[in-house]
This record gives sequence, structure tokens and C-alpha cells, in this order.
Amino acid sequence: MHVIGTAGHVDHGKSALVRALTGTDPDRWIEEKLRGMTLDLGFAHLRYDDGVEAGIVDVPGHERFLHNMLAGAAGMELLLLVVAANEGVRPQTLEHLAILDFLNVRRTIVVITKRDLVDDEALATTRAEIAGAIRGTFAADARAFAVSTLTGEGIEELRAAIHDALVALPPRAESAPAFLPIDRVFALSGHGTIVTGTLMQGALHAGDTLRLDPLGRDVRVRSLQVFGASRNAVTGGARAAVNVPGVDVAELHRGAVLHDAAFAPAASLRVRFRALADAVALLRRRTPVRTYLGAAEILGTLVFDAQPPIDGEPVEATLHLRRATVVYAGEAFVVRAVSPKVLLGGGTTGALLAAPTEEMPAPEVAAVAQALASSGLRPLSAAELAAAANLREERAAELAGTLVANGAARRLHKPVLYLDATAADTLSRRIFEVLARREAEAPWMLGTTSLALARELGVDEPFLVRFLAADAEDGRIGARAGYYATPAHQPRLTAEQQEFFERAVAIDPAQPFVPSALDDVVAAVRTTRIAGLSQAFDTLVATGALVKVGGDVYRGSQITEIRRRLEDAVRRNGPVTMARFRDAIGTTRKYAVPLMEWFDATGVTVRDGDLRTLRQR
Ligand SMILES: Nc1nc2c(ncn2[C@@H]2O[C@H](COP(=O)(O)OP(=O)(O)OP(=O)(O)O)[C@@H](O)[C@H]2O)c(=O)[nH]1
Ligand SMILES: [Mg+2]
Repeated sequence: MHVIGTAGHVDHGKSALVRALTGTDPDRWIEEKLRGMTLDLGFAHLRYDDGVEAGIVDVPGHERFLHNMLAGAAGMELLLLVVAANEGVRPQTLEHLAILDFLNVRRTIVVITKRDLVDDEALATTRAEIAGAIRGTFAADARAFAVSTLTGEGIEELRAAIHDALVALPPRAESAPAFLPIDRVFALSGHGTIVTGTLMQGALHAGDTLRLDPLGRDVRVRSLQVFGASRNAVTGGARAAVNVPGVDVAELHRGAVLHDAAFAPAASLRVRFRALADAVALLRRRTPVRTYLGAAEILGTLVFDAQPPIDGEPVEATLHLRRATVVYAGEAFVVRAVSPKVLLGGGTTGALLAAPTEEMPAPEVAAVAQALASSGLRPLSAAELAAAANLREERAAELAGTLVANGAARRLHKPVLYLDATAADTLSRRIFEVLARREAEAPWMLGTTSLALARELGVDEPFLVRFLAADAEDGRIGARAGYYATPAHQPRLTAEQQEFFERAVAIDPAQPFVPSALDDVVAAVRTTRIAGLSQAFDTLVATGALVKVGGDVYRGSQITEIRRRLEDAVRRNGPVTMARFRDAIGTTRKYAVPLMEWFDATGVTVRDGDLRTLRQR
């Protein structure tokens, strides 16, 4: 079996294409459905009458969710590079191409979607643009198919081409030790914990005993499934769901690895690294990086043997990771800068290093490290460090910076203070555990507030807020709308909650842009006895799945479409009056007025007398 992956810019029709090919909607979350946008990886099963089959991994196109795209990218062998005919090549088309260039794609098919929206001339322009974008890349010789999921045009030809490409793919290394990077963890009632991922190599059998890292625990495979069908064995290239009894969901996260015990975790890896030509200016001899290995994102430092590369030629380097992980020899990886998260390059792993290669600390460094260690969780300023280590303040700050770069200290901001990494790591781990447990208890919540965390951990809240900010910046946890969560946490409503909101905020097909009254939704939330409804409502609003406008509630997908029509109207005929806006979306003044004011307030439009224009970005 093989894995097909999608890639391409946001809204270019990747998920619609997967649905047209397989009948499965890869957007699993209600938040995705209400918003009409993919946030996390989606999965579907492609089958042909002659028995050829493949798993499809559908990725989000929005740059904010690039970390999720990266978690699914390593397993892809056949790439469907999706470009909308009416928009052509956009930033994430190119970014996804650049990322996949470092990974394991063997073959690419270009899919030009939304064929129904353009004439032949515009299609030819898009074709030419794509040809330019893939020239000189791994996708250079890809064939292009123009399709429409709306009319069905081109879908059968594409299906046939995918079939032929699948048959031509070389098999995965079956005699290699099994290696399954975990991209999803969930509990199935009556069965316990299930982990899923793309089996990169080797084979798995029901009854096997395997190692789960970073837990370092041996687990027995109780049962195996491939897209809902039980199997006694699965081989490389399959999307496998593995039932691992005796492991709690809260202990496991995306990025863990299930493998033959042939691999040992290592925190330092020898690598062959190739820089993106555009990124060489950002590289230092020691460059802090976010490393993407398998389904994991791990912070670390890339240390070049000699000077940092000056071009795209491969060089030797060592990758020091904040936490140990298992890799197989020759495993492909990608790195991004820590902040802003620019793609820097990628490469393949070589030997694992048993002992760290860091130089021994000089006495001054040791004095600063000692001062931090004895202060525990009380952060120190450069001035306090200077006094404790008998140094000038600038020198203390410089050495503390070195410790931060080495991963031996943590820096908090506003004001700048330093913490011992061991004490900080312990607190980070405790925070992570609390977050994971609460997410398991109430998965519909965006996360946990700093106040609740401070109470539970017995830590001073103002300190915790700054500590959490640093954790969030490093990618150890996620932070949004005042809630903290584990990085892969995606709030998930229960089936009951989901049904409730689909009913409470329904769309009338005859009047697709009419909202629901907020009062009605709130009253229904109050009188319905489903647990966690009001928290679930907050989650949907905070994530944009639902949008409050005046006294009304819209689905995010309604707002997106209304905005598109508004922008179209302005582009076509210039500034709009309230009446023209109302006509463009076919509702009444009652709804048009608050909507228009909401667009003014959120910076989409600018008011000038009775007219609205679009705010220039
Ligand atoms: N007219 C037309 N619209 C399409 C076609 N394919 C997709 N769309 C529409 O384009 C919008 C985006 O489609 P999606 O499939 O969600 O796009 P996506 O690439 O998965 O988006 P992200 O996952 O958020 O990056 C939806 O409103 C689709 O209905 C097509 O062939 N023709
Ligand atoms: Mg999508």
C-alpha cells in the first residue's frame, strides 16, 4: 500500500478533491466543517475495483496550520499538488513544494481544480504558471489534470492516472524494522487507546510487542486496522490504526513513535543538511531550529561542523534536540526557524551520537549555570546573575544567552529573566500533564486558563503567565484566546454537542445568508441538558466556526461567502452602498446593517459617508 498526499494553497480545493475521489470528507472536525477550512490532517481511503488501494493524507493549506501539514508530509509518496485554476500558484503552493522537496515523494501529479470557474485562456495561464513553479524541482515532470469537483469534469481521468502512478511506485522497505510515527491518538470506548500513522517501513502484526517512545515502554499490539478493516498484518506504506492496551491517551501525543525495539532514542543526530537558498542569510554556526521528524516537531539547535552553508549544497552538521527521539538511518527531516517560523532547509539523518559533542563549559559559564540551578524556579535577571557569578552584567547576560542557545537555560521576556532548564523542564512537563488531562476530560474546550493552571500547580499566576508565553513561543504548548493547550490539541465537540449546534445554528437553503438569533441559541444552550454546551459554544466562537454579529450568530462559512460577495461587488463596481451590499447577499436591511458594521469594525471595509470600500492591506 502507498500513501497519497495533498498539498497546495488554502482554499484551492484539496479536501473537495479528496471527497470527489473517495467519497470521504477528510475534514473531520465540526470546526472545520463550520468554517469550511482544513485545520488538521484528514484521512481517506482510495480503492479501485482491481484491488489497488491507497491512503490519502489531506493537509491544511493555511499557513497558520503549517505545523500540521508537516506532521503528515513525511509519509507521502504520491503527491497531488493542487492549484486552483482561478487563483494560480500562491505562497503555500511554493512553500509546500519546498518542504516536500526534502521528504519522500516519489511521484507528483498536478491537479488544477475549479476548472468550471475559468475559461480556456485563464486555464492556459495557470498551466504556464505551474510549469514555471515546478521547473527544477522534484515535481518537474509531473503531468497536470484540470478537474472540477462541481461538474465532475476530469475526475475519472485523474482517478485513472493516480491508479497508474500507484502501481508504478516502488514498495517500501519491508525487511527494515517497523517504524510508525504517530499522528493521531484517541480512545475508543471499549477498546482503549488507538494510535494511527503511516507505517514508514517494515511490517506490523497483531500480537507483536513493540516499543513506544518517548515513553520508553513496551506494548503489545492487541489489534490492527487499515481504514476500519481488521488486519492481522500491515506492511510499509499503509495507514495503520493500532490498538495499544495499557497506555493512557493522555500520556501519548502526535510525534511519538511505535517501532521495533531496534531503535534507541537519541538527542543528538549527525545530519546531512541542505539549506534553502533563500534562507542561508538566517543560518549561524549554531542555529536554533524547529525540527520536523516523522510526525514530531522538536526544538533544537543545528550546529554546523564548519561555517554555516553559503548556498544550497549539502553540508555536514549535528542536530541537538531538546528531547530525545527515535529516528531511522537516512530519515528525512525539515527545519524551520524558531520565530518567525521560516523554512530553513532539510536533509537526512546519519549516525546517532551517544555522547553530546558540546564543549566543556568554561568556569564563567559554569558559575552562571550554578547560580541558575540553585535558584530553581525563581527566575533571575542578568544583574542578579552577575552578582551571583561575580561578573559584569553584560558578560552575565552574554553567557546566559549561550546557555539558552545550548538548551541549558530558558529565557522569559518583559523583563528578560533567566531560568535553569532543568527546573523549567520539570514545570513544563507538569503543565503539559495538566493540560493533557484536562483535554481528555473536556475535549470540547479550547484549553485551560492560566488561573486554573496556577491553582492546580500551586504556582504564582503572574510568573506562570510569562512562563507559559515562553513555552508557547517555543512551541511546547499552544495558546489562543486566553487558553493554553497541548500543541496538537484540536477542540473536539462530542457527537451530542455537534448535533446540537448543527441544529441550533442551521442554514435555511432558501435563505443561505440568514443567521440565527443569538438569544435563541443561548436559550437553547440553557435549556438543553447536554454537558459542556456553553463551553463548546465559546470554543466555536473563539475559533471562528461561529461568528457573533450584533444579536445574531452566523456560521463561519456564511461569513466567508458573504465577505467574498462583498469583495466581488466592490472590485467589480467600486464602493458599495448598504442597498447594493444587501442585494449582493440577498438579505434584508435588518441583517445587512449589522454585518456591514461588523466588517467595518473588523477592518475588512472602510466607511466613507454612505459608501464602503475595502481596506487596503
Ligand atoms: N466551483 C468550484 N468550487 C470548488 C471546486 N473545488 C472546491 N471548490 C470550493 O472551494 C472551496 C474550498 O475547497 P476546499 O476543498 O475546502 O479547499 P482546501 O484546499 O481543502 O482548503 P484548506 O484545506 O483550508 O487549505 C469550497 O467552498 C469548495 O466548495 C471546484 O472544482 N469548483
Ligand atoms: Mg482542506
